[in-house]
Amino acid sequence: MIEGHKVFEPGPGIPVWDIDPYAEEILLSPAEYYAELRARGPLVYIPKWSVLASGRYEETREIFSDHNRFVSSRGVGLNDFKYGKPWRPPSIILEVDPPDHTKTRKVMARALSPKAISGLKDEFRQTAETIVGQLLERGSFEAVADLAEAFPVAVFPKAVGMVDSDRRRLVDYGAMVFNALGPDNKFRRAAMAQASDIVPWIAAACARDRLSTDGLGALIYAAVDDGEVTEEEAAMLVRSFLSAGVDTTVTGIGSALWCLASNPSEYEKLKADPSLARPCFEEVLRYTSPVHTFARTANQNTEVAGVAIAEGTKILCALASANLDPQKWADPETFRMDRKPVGHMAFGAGVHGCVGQNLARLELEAVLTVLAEKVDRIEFAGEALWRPNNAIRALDRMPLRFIGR
Ligand code: HEM
Ligand code: OVM
Repeated sequence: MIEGHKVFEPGPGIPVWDIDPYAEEILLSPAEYYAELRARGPLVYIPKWSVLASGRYEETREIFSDHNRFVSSRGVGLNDFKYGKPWRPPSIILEVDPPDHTKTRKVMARALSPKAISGLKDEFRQTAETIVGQLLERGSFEAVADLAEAFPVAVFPKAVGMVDSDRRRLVDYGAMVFNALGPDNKFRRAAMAQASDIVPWIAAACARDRLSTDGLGALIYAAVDDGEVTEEEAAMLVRSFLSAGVDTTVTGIGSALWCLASNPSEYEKLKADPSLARPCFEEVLRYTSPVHTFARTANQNTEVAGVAIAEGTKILCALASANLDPQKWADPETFRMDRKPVGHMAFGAGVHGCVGQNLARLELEAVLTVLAEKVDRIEFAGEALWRPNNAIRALDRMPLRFIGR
């Protein structure tokens, strides 16, 4: 057994590729890995971790869309929960299959529905104005800490109704959850070193009496009163908010700024028409795919693209590669504000497709609209550096300069 999943011989016709997708240089700069993954075949066997990898759009979508053959209940990372113990009690929405999934998904979808979150719009907008206004006064600043992190940690814990928030622990918990989806490498170990401090803090923060009565957390606990979930399940669903709701949007904002600073003529289009904020974010998602890889496990012998897949096979689905597949996207390496990339995989697909996507869009809409209205130019003021993570591709540091309009 490697890393707690079944070792198997690849079926006939599957190309074998001696590579480590979790090597630092690939996590930092994955474009060549994705291109070669797509070129080698629809499914490629990676002996290093005894897994298949899918990097083309069509097959990645097929695998993600079929929760019956490709389950989440054995974990959506490299480790198969059937053979290795998960590092924390599994998520009761992400890491379960229907019918278990259906019940918890309904409760979460209600709490994150357009109607439930519509009241957050003005607050998001005002917070974006305050933060961007302060940064304009400073001129140059470190955009990861001072904008990409500052905005979500100002609005999200409040939206959930957390009575006391802790910026560092929230951001580092997300990094832990996403690094945990990879192998026991240096990134996972460095993140896990903080578990004894952060995990109990997160668990305590999910309790009913630590949440206001008017936030998204309270909407989850209201489902306890309706008999839909137990109190323990409600706490686990609030944990899902804190697992998935911070680092993803931090990364989305950082990557949006990186796209706009790198493509000034595209930024001109956003300034000319701030209502492009939403389509702009969709293209940021396609182009940068904050969540670069999630896995599935085949729970039966099956096939994809005519390739046999044995029961127990882990398949790494490179969402970021699917989003750059030239068979699906014209000029995939070009960032185009007006592309409207319907069908991108950055929020996944199928029954597990991101339940927080409306909230993520509302956050990014606020930030991008305020930028378009107030900032004339976004320039690099130093080198942008990426922070390697086994499942998320995020900036580590990005010195920027804002010139007001
Ligand atoms: C699921 C990405 C923001 C909560 C997912 C999945 C992806 C994703 C790819 C699919 C997982 C799978 O199929 O295995 C993103 C990105 C975001 C974002 C790129 C921001 C740019 C959020 C936010 C929240 C959230 C803000 C919470 C408020 C969730 C939850 C799931 C999920 C709970 C599990 C849904 C299920 O299994 O049914 N997200 N997400 N996400 N996301 Fe997001
Ligand atoms: C969760 C969760 C949901 C989506 C993403 C995620 C890996 C975690 O329910 O804990 O991060």
